[in-house]
Amino acid sequence: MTDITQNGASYDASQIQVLEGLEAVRKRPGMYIGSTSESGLHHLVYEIVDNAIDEALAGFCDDITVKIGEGNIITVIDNGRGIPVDIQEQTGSSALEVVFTVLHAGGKFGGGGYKVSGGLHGVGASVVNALAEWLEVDVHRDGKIHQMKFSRGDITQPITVIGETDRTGTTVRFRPDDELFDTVVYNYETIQTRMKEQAYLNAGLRIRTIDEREGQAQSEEMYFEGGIRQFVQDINKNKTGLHEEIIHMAVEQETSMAEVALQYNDGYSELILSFANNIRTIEGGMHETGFKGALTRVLNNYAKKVGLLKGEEKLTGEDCREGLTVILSVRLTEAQFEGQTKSKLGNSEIKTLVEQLVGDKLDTFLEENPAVGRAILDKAVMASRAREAAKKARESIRRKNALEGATLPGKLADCNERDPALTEIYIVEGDSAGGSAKGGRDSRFQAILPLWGKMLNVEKARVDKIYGNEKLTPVITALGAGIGEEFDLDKLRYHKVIIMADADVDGSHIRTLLLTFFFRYMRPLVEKGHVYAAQPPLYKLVRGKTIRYAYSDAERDRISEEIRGGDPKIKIDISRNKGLGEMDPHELWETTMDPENRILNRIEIADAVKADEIFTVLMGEKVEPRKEYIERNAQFVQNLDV
Ligand code: TSJ
Repeated sequence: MTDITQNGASYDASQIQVLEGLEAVRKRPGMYIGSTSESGLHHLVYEIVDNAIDEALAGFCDDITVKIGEGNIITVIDNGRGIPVDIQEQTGSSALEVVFTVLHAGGKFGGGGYKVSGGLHGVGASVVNALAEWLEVDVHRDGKIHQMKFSRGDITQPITVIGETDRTGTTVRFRPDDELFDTVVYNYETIQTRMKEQAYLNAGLRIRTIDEREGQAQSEEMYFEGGIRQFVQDINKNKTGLHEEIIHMAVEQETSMAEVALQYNDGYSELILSFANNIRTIEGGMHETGFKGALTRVLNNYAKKVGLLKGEEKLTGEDCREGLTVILSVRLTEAQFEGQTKSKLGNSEIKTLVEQLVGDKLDTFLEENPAVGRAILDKAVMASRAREAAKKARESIRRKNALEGATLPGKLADCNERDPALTEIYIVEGDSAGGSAKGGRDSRFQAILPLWGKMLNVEKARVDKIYGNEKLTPVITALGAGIGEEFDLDKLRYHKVIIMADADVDGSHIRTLLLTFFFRYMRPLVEKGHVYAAQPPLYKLVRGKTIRYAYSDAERDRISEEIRGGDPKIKIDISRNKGLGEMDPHELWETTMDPENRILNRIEIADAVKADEIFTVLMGEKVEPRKEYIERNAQFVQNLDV
């Protein structure tokens, strides 16, 4: 952390340092905001908003507005105390100026305690200022409106009083520098999703998002009195809870705090969303480790006590988390973020804190709510039995494989290449489509696995059923990386896993079932971008010897225009595509499998919460939400790019 006040630097000297600092940000923006792509662009907004949330955590602000205006100008308004504008003796400049011109100074001065949101990579408003074509700040404080302006980090207007006011607060407006970013077009939904998450994490804070751009005007107001309890409730809204009330636990210390909300549902997947200083910790870390350990310990002790476990029997962590939705939020002064994407919390003291919290409070809760305790335990014990059954099924498959000497499924047409980085597998529904694909493929690097038999809806089944399923077992063995906790991406036999299904309702169904399976049992496969959907053409256009294919209605119209060449009388034969099985091998290769011509859609999981919701709704028990969802998102369901 750069602190220009520390060595009592003179005003001039500190100014020089300031210039160097922000120049560095403009030279290598990626170092400070991760990237200059869309994600970096959005981080500018979060960085500013984080400062307002700090003010809310300090107890002085309960209302934040985030606005996308015409020209992608961002405005963030809070009703806090207003950034101090008086000249500080040590620096000779105001806090306001320091915040925007000194690297890493944002949010730290005058603060204290653990009540700080993290800010991206610990950088502050000055980074945003450096990367903005222009930035303006209005501070409502002491009855006056103080204004300061900047351009690309340089002061263009020193603090000026521009009027009077009867409120307090800070308003920041800026336009991202289009010389530095790949795109400067903001996505309302991206910002709204993030702000909703922040509203859940900060109970009682009202956050408004507004898009004022022409043609896409929309707005939302988010306020959750129940905080993360409501977060869990909303995630589980389409699921059937095992207990009515969300279990909530919280503990506060001098320099840290931990808060947990959880609810079990009758499904089989677990969803843990953890946060440190309001930042999502995708890779988990010490807080998650503490939670999981304590949960497993408490449930095992409780099960022993009520006589549900005998002798050496034990519930594993996975058993205890079946059907569990958890929000885990911690705050601490010196958060250490580790891991590949700096999203893993490294502070070991937090593990102890969360362990103690869950150890004490969950135990007490179960004692006081024996019916809930019983329902949770019954589920965990069932999970444990299913796990044992799955283990036996797995071992029997291994034995069978050993006896037969062939580990790969019989219907797999494998490729010659052995380097997984160079190979791809097409998973194809039906033997006739499988036949065409085998005939059309390039066998050097393309493997074909036709699927047959009855598909299992994994959303309604436990892991032991998966191993027994005739349709899924070949997929598991062909990919070679296992499933569930045992899944090992390093063992993956093909780096591209391509689902090839018809462009109709049945095709969409099988695609969704397979994606659900991958999402629930091979999540890293999806997260690391190995799963693709092939896109067969929708139309075939024939005129004389010319044959063309179109992948959308618009393309059909464009191509027919093109081959018509301005002559409206020329006849073109346009046929709707018949389905994969009826294409001949050559056609299938040309339109759907040839890397030179094909369209591959990579399946991306932008947001685990959204993906979970989609799969729950599409595959779960409740009919009404499914109908509603499909009506609302007909187009989306067809393509299901989560
Ligand atoms: F930093 C910033 F420009 F990015 C920014 C800061 C942006 C926005 C939208 C809000 C804020 C901000 C900062 N809101 N509220 C504050 N509060 C302070 O800076 C503040 C006010 C008073 C005192 C005090 O001790 O009197 C201390 C602080 C840190």
